[in-house]
Amino acid sequence: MLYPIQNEIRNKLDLSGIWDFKTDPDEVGEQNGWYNGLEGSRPMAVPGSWNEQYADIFNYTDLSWYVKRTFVPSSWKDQRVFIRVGSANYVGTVYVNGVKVGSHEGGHLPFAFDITDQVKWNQQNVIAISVENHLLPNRVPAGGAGPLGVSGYPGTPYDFFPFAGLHRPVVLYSVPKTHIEDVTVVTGIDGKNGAVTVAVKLSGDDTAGTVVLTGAGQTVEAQLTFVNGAGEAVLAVPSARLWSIEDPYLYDLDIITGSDHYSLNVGIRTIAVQGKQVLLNGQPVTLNGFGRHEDFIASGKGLNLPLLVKDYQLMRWTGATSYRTSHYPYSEEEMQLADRAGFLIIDEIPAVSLQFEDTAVLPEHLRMCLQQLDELVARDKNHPSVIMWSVANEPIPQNPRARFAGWRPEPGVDDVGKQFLDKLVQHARQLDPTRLVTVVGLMGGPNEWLDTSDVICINRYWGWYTDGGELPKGIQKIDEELDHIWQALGRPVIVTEFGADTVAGLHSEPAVMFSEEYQADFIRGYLDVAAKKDFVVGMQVWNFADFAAVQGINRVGGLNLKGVFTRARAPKLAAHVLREFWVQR
Ligand code: GCB
Repeated sequence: MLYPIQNEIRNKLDLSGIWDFKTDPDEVGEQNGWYNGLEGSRPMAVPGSWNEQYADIFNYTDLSWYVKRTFVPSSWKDQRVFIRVGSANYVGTVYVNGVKVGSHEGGHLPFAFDITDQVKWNQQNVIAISVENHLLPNRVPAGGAGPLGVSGYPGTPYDFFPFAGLHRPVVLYSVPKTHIEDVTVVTGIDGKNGAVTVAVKLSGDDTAGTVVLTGAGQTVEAQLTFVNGAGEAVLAVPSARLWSIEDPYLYDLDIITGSDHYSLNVGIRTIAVQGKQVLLNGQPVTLNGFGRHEDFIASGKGLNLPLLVKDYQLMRWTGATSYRTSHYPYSEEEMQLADRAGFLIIDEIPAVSLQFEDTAVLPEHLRMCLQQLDELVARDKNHPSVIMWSVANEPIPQNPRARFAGWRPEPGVDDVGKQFLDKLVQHARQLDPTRLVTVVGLMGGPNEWLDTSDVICINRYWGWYTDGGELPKGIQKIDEELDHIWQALGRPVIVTEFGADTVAGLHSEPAVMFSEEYQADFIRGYLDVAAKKDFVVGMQVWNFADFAAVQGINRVGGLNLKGVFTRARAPKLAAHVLREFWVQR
């Protein structure tokens, strides 16, 4: 799925702004023709979650309607016109001038519908989108209570607020009738040279085209020949300037066919695992940084561009060079920034807190996991920053609480979970053999669930959820467990979560739980342990910033306070500890 662009042929009209909005708890909107306009509506910002824009709908996640009126430029008349929604959490249904043009399930990935036949020229068009985020057990992520006790109100088995709404821009775009439908770029390195393979899919019957790669003082071109709408070209790039953390160089790629023109950035790089190491362009790299959330005051999970730029600046200030899109795909604009900033991204689908006891919902869960993997790879496959697909975060075994008590002895395999997770890993590999794949494991979860991962990713809270207040004990456990995991699985390890809830401004000596000192000591302790182990290739602190969670007894103010920055982005003591490790060492 290509990101819409504006150039001399293609057009785009961003409908971000204030839309009319109305909740529809009784689901009567469709039969009453709300797609033609909303009586008694209130203003709502798009993109943005609706929950923090009005107090009375803070906990509301059911059906709601958005309406916007717009002209479509007459210069688009000879082209095909699409509506594209960046993210509607969880189901979005689109109506154009009273016609239902389509529906999409899954809250974090873009979808588009051809609306050429619905557009009215020289008059206003009524665009209506209904969105609902019913918290149902058969969805991915599932709604309802979870077994770990982190759930509260509204009920979710996962630990973040179920924000709802149009979270990313809604755009209209137009392309020529015969247009470039998809582009897949794969890069390789051959000695000093780069090899860039460009596969192009057309809708329509152009027979030839050109691909042009420009950058680093040179231009390389190749011809495309299309057979049944598909063409491929390989560009040899002499003395290529490779994409890396230190020099995230991006080439410009132009694809020109008889009727269309599309451009994107290309970073020439390779990624692989060898022994204890992850290799970027054949050189060992570490993935130090964070688990994050799309989350901010008032905008909720809505795209917030100034916040994105600021967060990148703050992450760099800590010395971070990597993060995981915990626990769902982030915005396309964010992935573009990662490409420019030289960040290494673990890109995750919303398969968070999967449970396998209720076998009745598993076929639905599998269908939605696979669909979201398809859509994620289709969207992000051309980003050099994306180096690993994460197919699940913390699938939950039976008796998770008992397992938290200690990692030894290891309980037996949960076969249903194993089969499910193996299918996801296999599917991700089939979709994209050029990147790494992982399952992010829960503390106490069976190691067998991780044994198909290219890199072992584990979340650990020894010294917090277990052995809280007894940091030395917690640190000893992470030390021993890391060695155990290396011996059992023999692959590089990233600790993709570790951290402690911390009330900013709370200080204590000796360090007690929730104080800034405890968090700082916790993080320092884990980083010291990791520094001694050459198979640990990344430490990702949970979390970059405090974020909205559901209300419950361990979420003060409805927030998860494990951020090293507050929700308003003020650094806690721990942020300075990270600088010590990642900038000053
Ligand atoms: C985890 C989850 C994450 C939670 C975190 C916590 O293991 O993956 O979503 O927010 O723990 O703070 O409890």
